[in-house]
Amino acid sequence: MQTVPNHQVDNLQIEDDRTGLSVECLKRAFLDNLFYVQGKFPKIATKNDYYMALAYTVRDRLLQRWINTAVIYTERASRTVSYLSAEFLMGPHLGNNLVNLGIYDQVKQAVSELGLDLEDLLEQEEEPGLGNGGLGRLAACYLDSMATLEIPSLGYGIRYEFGIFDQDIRDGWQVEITDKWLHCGNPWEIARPEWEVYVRLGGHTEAYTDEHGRYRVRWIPFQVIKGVPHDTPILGYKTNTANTLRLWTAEAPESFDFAAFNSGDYLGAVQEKMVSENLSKVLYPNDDSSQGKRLRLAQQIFFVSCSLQDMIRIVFRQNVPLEKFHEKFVVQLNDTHPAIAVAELMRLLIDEHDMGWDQAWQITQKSLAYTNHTLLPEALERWPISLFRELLPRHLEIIYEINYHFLEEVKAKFPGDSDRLRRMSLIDESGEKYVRMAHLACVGSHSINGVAALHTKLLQQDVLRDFYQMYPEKFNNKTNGVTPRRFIVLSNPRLTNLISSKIGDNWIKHLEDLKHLEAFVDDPEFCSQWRSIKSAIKQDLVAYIAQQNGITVNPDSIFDIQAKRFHEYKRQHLNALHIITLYNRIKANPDIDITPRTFIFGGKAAPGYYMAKLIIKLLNSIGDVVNNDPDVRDRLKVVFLKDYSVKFAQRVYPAADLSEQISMAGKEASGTGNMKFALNGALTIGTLDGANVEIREEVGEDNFFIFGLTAPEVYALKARGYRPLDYYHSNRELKAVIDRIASGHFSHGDTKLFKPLLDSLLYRDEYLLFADYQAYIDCQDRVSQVYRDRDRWTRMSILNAARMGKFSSDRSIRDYCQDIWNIKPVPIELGECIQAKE
Ligand code: B1H
Repeated sequence: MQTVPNHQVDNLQIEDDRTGLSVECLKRAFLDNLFYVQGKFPKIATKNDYYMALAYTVRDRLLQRWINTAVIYTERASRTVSYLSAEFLMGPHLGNNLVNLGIYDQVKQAVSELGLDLEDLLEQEEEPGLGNGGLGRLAACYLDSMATLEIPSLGYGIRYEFGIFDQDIRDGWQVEITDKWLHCGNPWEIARPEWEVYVRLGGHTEAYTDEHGRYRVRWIPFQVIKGVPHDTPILGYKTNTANTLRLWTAEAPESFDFAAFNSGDYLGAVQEKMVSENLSKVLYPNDDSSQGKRLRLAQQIFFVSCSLQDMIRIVFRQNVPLEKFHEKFVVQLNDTHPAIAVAELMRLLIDEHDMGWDQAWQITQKSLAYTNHTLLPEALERWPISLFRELLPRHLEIIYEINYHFLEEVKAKFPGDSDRLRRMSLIDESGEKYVRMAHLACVGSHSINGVAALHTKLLQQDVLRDFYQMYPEKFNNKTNGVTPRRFIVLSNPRLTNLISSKIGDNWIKHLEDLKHLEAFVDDPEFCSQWRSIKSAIKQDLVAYIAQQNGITVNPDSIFDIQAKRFHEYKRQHLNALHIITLYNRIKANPDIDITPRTFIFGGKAAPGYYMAKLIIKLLNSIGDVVNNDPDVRDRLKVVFLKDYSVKFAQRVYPAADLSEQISMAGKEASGTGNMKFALNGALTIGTLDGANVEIREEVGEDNFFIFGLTAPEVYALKARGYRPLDYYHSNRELKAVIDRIASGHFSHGDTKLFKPLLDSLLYRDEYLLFADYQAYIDCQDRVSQVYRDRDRWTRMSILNAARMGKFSSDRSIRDYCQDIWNIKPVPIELGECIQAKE
């Protein structure tokens, strides 16, 4: 190691190498980690070795804050938020930690002095894709904001060995490939086997009378699984707070293996191990739908039970009496995936900690709060009673008892209303019996919130109307937000620098300050800088597309981007109808004056969702034809960017001119991509759905391209009887588009390929594409007009970014703290720190 200066092994030197932030220190630490952790030296190091060495160098600089934070929270027994989520879509850690530590520039210089490129090393990181889409990413944004706002919090979830699949595109079709994010090791986590816990599954229950003559229940499980926590530090932006994301892996308990092994059943023991480890093996890749799969229910009870037991351990360790569990912890349920917490907390308090029913119920309700994320009926989780009884016999008994007390309450409030009892029961008895998880969550929580104003209103009026009438005081709205640290500072440094050069950098923690940009909207110099930054970023994406897809894209065209999970309600195929409309216009009149556009798509379809996969195939097929048709003369390009991920999203949002948010009104609970695009100066074309409504309110209606039916109009049209064929027959352009697809023009003459999609549109059109078609096309024509006036477009772009302050996840978290959690910041002073050398 000739490049490393001679080490003085005194305390100062050691501490310096572990924590020092000067360029010299960082260089030394980096080479040190390369040698001692990776076992490499520069001559033979791979890019991944360098990435790992840098990750460890950065982690060392987090540890002081992490340990300090834990010590101070423990000493003060601070009230803590437990965010329970089956998904955390964290994205790459390295860049984010550099930004939050405030050492991005020093590290860039340090590695560059060693002949390396920081961007190159950042690219190396395999992101933990432990989520499907918006719901998992929201959890990650909230962890960032809680740490930034110095709110004591723990994120609890599952450490899936395989996260969301990697997407390849072959012959235009999506192909799923196993994600191997742990392949090269994970430098960001620390396993804490000393805090392992056990979770029971299956078996039966027995009633008995305890020594005080009380009725008690004993659960004799069929299987026991060990949960081992793996902790990742979550650093706030320029604070000393480093909270924890605690993810559980499932293992077979040794004692059980040995029992089988001793009796000679070696294979049985190994089998048991395999079955146990299956639990945290893979993330279910469905976004917005739920199939009643046994393993999924097992995953839910697994991480919920591990997490609640962990909280109880912390309560005891901090000498808080268990009766005050709800004062120490507030537990936020991220959708119904962790809703079994209602029954599990009851079980732990009553069966394991000898508490009476009424007190346990008080504590449970006071601790738990439920966030609903969807209005789609197919996404509301229900578990067959038979499955529940088989896997969670004790929980089923507890749920029956909760239901008994609850229905008594309903009867008292609404006497004689038996239909209401049937509708509200925790058990669906209309056919095969099911446990309704949303009902369980509503009954067991003190707060129920939606994720955008419209969504909350629709929950109250429709999906959860009975519960709203029963418990109006529980309902509240918490509009989603996104973290500006990852989604501008890290992903769009050029725009960040321009903004900060005008208004300082306060906006990074106080996003409302972006409004000061409005003062510059008439400054031609500023506008031209704004425009040239967008243009430079688009150039970068052009290069990426050329390399990835081999498609040449015009950087002056409108970058019209729809990036999100594929789902019929999100209507990527409505976008396709627009592309073909423009294509038809060109074919009919090759000299037509059209504003050039590049249509860019990214997103995954659930592997079992045939229609979503067919839409991906359609987009790729349109691209093949349009991109190569000489009549088009490069005025239209269609690009499908495969394997959309957080890393990838960070590249895409800053390059967008136009953000497509075109779901059928009343279906998208909030959306968060809509916020990330607008924050980066894209204009939105969108329906009045989810948070679009509030974005439009903030940026002003002149700066937002709105079209289509509103949610009440959607219901009214459906109630009247919707007939898509009528639109097909009466709209010449629409008919030509559908006929073009049906003719096999995009499928080498194959008229069958897209028939299922066309039939679903012509004869059902559940998501009203035909009803919204003309409004969408007219609106897109306006977009094309406005884009030609570059000054006007730039002005609108600036005003969009400047008025996005509301949509910081910091604002969301402040609202949760105030209205639901009753938690105040606990600042961490580094002065009180536990010295590394002690
Ligand atoms: C959202 C989900 C979801 N809502 C089931 N529901 C899942 C449901 O694995 N499953 O079974 C996974 C995910 N995801 C999204 O949440 C909404 O569709 C968005 O509109 C919203 O912005 C996001 C965050 O609130």
